[in-house]
Amino acid sequence: MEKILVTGSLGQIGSELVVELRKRYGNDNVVATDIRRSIRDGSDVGPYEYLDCLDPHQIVSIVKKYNIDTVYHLAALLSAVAESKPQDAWNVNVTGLYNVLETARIFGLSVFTPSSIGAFGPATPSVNTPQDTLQRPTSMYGVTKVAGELLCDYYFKRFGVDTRGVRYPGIISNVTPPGGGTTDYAVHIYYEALSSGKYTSFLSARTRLDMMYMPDAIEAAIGVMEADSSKLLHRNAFNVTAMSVSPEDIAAEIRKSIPEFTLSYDIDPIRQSIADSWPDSMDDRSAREEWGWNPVYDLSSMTLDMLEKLSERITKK
Ligand code: NAD
Ligand code: AKB
Repeated sequence: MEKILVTGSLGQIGSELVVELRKRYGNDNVVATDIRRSIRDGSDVGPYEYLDCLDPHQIVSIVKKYNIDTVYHLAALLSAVAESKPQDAWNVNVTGLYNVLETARIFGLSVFTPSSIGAFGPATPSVNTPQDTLQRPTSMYGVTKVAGELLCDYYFKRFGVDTRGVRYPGIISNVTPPGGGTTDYAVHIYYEALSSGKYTSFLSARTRLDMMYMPDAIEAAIGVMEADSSKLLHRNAFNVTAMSVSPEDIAAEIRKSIPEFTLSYDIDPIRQSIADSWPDSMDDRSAREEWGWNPVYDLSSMTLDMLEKLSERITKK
């Protein structure tokens, strides 16, 4: 990885991944791109370009301009947004990925693409979900994620493109708000705990899902891209997780720091039905064995860090 392109770089993951990639590989060697204009807030210390992944010519032109050898392809619509705009979701999540993979085939690029717990469905074993198992998702997001996993496998096997990826769980972070997913409650709950001392969850108390703190999510992306390719049996779509939690678990952890915090419920049927179709907990042994995946944060250490970082940010405002 010498010259890196990040698509969808202003989103929840991209905004933090770009900072870490620039620390490791140099500011000028990481080109951040998105369809939104960059907010030059001081963290944007390297090149930024407008890039719509639906336009293959724009991708080729940026790859040539910066002599790119690696792409972190993050541009996508998340599950709740995808369910409200299924046609757009297919275009961005599948055609956008296809355009990136075609460019990778022509120019010999390596490509990281995140899949998701959303690639599983109600028929998938929901506890300790195996790496290789039944995938019949019922949301449009899930359909696009399975299609993406298969496309990445195909480009590796058929054309030798160095494709890699992970199935992320819900990502919890404190820099950029989440972009419209089913697991967003697990981020909002921390902001609201500090600002108002209460939160109304759109998922039910019993909803258990895999989650991960952003520093581990960044390590997962870079870790799988830096892994020795001869050791990778799965390459794309490695299950990775750090914790399996419900809204009540997070609330109980928050109450250790903010005892008066209250949690109530106002269920959103669409996001609840998506969450109900996803696993409770994934088995991520393949990632641990094939490239040394080993998350640092659990619910308790993540909660302390989230509350500390968000308090600092609120105090500075
Ligand atoms: P996000 O919604 O926060 O950011 C996505 C970015 O893509 C946005 O900045 C958006 O402007 C951009 N974008 C949308 N359409 C585009 C287009 N046509 N061309 C270029 N850019 C476009 O998403 P995120 O949370 O950062 O997720 C990044 C990737 O990780 C996605 O593939 C997502 O499915 C996957 N993922 C995320 C999570 C999570 O909890 N955040 C979990 C599992 C998988
Ligand atoms: C979403 O909820 O859509 C994402 C995901 C788990 O893929 N956070």
